[in-house]
Amino acid sequence: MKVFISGNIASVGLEELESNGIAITQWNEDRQITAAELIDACQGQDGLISVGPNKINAKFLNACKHLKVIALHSVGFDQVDVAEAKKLGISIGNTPGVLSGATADTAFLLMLAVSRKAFFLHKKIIKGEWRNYEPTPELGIDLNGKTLGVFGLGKIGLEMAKKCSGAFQMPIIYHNRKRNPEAEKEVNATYVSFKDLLAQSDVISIHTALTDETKGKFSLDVFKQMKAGAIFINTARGGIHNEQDLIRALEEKVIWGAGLDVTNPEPMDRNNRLLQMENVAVLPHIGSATKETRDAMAKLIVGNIMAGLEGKQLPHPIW
Ligand code: 8YV
Repeated sequence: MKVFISGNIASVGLEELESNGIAITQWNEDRQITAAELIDACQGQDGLISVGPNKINAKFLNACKHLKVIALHSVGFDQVDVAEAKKLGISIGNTPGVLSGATADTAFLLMLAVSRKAFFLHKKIIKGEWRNYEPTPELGIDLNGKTLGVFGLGKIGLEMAKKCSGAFQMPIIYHNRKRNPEAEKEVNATYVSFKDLLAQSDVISIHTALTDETKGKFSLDVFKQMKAGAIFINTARGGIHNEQDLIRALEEKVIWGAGLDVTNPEPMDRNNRLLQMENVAVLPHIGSATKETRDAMAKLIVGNIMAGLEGKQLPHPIW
């Protein structure tokens, strides 16, 4: 059996595929494969491991109907036309659970970095601007006892809530489509309306999927309903906030700061205004990027691929 990999996965996954007799072809260029190149590369293959933001849309699926299985190197599947995959009967699997801790760590890191202006002050040292000890300018804000508002309290949101509640005794409020009784029990989270989430949170952390409902949800109008001292954290998908509106909200001090691991588009332009701002921290989509997590993701991917190639139900199907 043959599998194409559109990027790099942890070597533990490659080794397991090889020991199962799978012939691997890999995209090795230092740029994202284009849609047309991906279609070409998948001809003659039995399976695809999709790494990064490749669009698994109707065009791709119809051009690659022969694929027995597609294993995503992600838990998110907003890039997939699920209805079309279902119609064509192409099995698609993802990597749930194993990246919740690492992604929540990234949200926590960004929250702290923003609260202390860490990235901005680090850049000042590099620019030779650390001259003398100045006690008052560029002060950060304490997180202790501040309210964390989670938008989309699932597995990742719960991990973030646990960290914030343990480290800073932050009360947790959340807004979901459905209530999460487990989180209510584990971190004493209180379910609130979206409006109250905006009005009451000192930090809002986004942990929802990108869907028609959440696309562009955080617009200027929404930022205006947040506290002036609030920090906005997004480690989910860049499409959930409107970037121009976020820039405006920060410039006009509608909110206090923002930490992003996801942007729209990705990669972010190096001249983006957000990268110059004092109360902003941006990372290049590293949510799941730890050795342990990427190894665990690779193992789930192999599980999905092998099951799909054998015509079995995937252990982690998205439909
Ligand atoms: C992936 C992610 O690393 O799981 C997700 O949804 O965003 C990341 O963990 C990224 O999608 C690259 O494949």
